[in-house]
Amino acid sequence: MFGELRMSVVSARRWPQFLCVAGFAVASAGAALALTGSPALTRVTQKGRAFAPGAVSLQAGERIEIVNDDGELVHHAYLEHPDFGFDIGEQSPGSKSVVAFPKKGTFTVLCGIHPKMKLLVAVK
Ligand SMILES: [Cu+2]
Repeated sequence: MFGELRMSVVSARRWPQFLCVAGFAVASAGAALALTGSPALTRVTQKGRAFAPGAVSLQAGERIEIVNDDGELVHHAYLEHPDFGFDIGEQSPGSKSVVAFPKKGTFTVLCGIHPKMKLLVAVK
């Protein structure tokens, strides 16, 4: 009986701590957004002649950072779609490019050098 009582006291005591941590997380996210003034950025790497992850889901307006993390290989990501497209050109190893997806839809990013590379982007 005393054990139960003690447990409930402890968990009640942790609530303010939890709320404080949660509040800090929300404030930090807000501060980060205020500092950058930019929507979310999802990182996609190119390694072993493949996009990783191979599929991502975004909200309209969010961005993807496409990183060439593939040793000595050059990549060339592009997207052709009736509603939206881009071509980031040849990407040497270690380089990064950021692309925004302003329109809703389902898109496939390809590599102009490695035809098997595909990145599916669902924009909601
Ligand atoms: Cu490639």
